[in-house]
Amino acid sequence: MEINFEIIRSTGVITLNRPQALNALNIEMAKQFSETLNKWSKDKNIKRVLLKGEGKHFCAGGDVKKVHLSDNKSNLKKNFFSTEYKLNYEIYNFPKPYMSIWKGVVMGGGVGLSIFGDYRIVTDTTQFAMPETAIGFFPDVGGSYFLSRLKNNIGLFLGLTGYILNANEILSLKLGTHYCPIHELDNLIDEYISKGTIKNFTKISLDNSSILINTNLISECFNGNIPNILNKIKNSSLNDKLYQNITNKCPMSLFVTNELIRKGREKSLEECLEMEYNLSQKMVYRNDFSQGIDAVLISKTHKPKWDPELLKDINLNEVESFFEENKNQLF
Ligand code: QUE
Repeated sequence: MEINFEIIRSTGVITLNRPQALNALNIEMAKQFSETLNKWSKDKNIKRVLLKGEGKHFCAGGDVKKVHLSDNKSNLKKNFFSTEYKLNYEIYNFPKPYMSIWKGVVMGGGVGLSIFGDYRIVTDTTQFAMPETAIGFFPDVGGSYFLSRLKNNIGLFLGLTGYILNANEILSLKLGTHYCPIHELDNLIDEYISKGTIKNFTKISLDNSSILINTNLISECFNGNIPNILNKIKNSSLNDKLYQNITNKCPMSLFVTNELIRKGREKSLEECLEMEYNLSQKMVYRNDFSQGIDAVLISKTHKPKWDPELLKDINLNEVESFFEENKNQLF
């Protein structure tokens, strides 16, 4: 089984079980997850939920490789995203305590399975990112909701660059709710399962994070249109690597992400997911998505050929049209 459900002492325990694929979520797993949550929400014997990943990692995202490889006629490019985003909303509305163990990689779709729950346990190995601009996509699974609500334009920074946050940074930004040393995780889980309580460990030191030191610079640079943002980064004292990093991302993804996060600020989660679903149906059929998946997950050349290749060749009317026409109803 690629996802396991157990009931242990009034706790519904869900284990993502594709460790060879960093527990990436496929549509079958998402459907079973959704059905089980719906059942557990009404079951008086279930007092709380625990979500974890098998092995060293929580979840790398959606199984976008399978989505990319699917025949358009199979409808996976539609149904995968509608199933995933509806599941994100069901987690947001789940009426009982919901805790996720953020071990190792917590990226993209993995964030969507946990960020709308009540508790997110950060540990020494946690790596958090929204890396979708690297694959010609955009930070989805409610990214327009939770990224747009982070202070100092940090959300736009994370969404554009795919920057990987460490445990200190995740806790400082309050993306995680608790810290637990890696060797104490089993004890913390046992206590939650048997009593519903969560041990509180003191936070690891808050030293030497380039993003926490540079909050003001990030706030100034990650504001305005994309060419503007790139110019500000280039002329700032921010790391050269950051400028290099962002210029390697998909140009269309950068423009779309900037628009998405600006629009998301004013919307409810339901409206954000609706906007993202519509956008997913514009982006998933573009050649940039194929290029991105191939470069990162198949041939692994890390040399995608984006089209348009240059920021100056992005058609702003096309970007806006991705948000305007909505023939793809999620809810
Ligand atoms: C951007 C992404 C994803 C990614 C890499 C990116 C993503 C995703 C995976 C992934 C990783 C390992 C696997 C797998 C998928 O990588 O969403 O099946 O084994 O799921 O740069 O958005």
